[in-house]
Amino acid sequence: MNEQRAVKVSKYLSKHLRHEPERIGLTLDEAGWVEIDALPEAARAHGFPIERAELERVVAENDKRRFAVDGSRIRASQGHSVAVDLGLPTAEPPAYLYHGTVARFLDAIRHEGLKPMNRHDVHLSADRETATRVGARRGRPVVIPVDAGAMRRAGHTFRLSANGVWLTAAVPPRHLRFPG
Ligand code: HQG
Repeated sequence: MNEQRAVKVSKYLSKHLRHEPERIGLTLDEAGWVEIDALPEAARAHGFPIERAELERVVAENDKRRFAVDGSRIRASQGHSVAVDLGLPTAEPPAYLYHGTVARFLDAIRHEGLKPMNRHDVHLSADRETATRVGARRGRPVVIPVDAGAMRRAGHTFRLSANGVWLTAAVPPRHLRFPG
């Protein structure tokens, strides 16, 4: 499987394990899991044949470890828009986390803070490099440090996804540390 195909399969899985399972007749359980065996069948029946071996390679080699396997089941590790409870325990974040975005959102972010938009949570990175990559998906990246220590003291909670993304419900403007 070449890289282009791997990205296509990964995007297809993200779409149906995070956002629109019903589009291919899948039902996620309350924690987002579905039987791995159901996937190639569902995909084929809806015009996107995937070999079981391709599926396994994408899960194992995905650049961001987007998918988790538990026994016979698979789920997306984060990024859902459908209602799922991933059951992640709360975790103590480092003093600072980082959010990658682009200049056109900054006015709104200064006023409203960070909001989850279409996802369940605001996604934060443990390091600037990762946040830079997240922002760069949309244009020239801008990285905003988040005072996670101050948020914890103010009672906010954080969870850490299986693939290392820090999740929190929202970040009020006062906890954003805009450079300059
Ligand atoms: C912005 C990818 C206006 C926010 C990445 C972002 C990540 C606001 C966009 C993961 C705002 C939401 C998540 C406000 C936030 N006003 N804009 N108040 N608050 N925003 O894609 O963090 O490939 O939902 O800055 O690597 O970009 O999917 O979030 O630009 O880990 O596995 O609204 O998605 O991973 O966009 O990315 P997203 P994100 P995957």
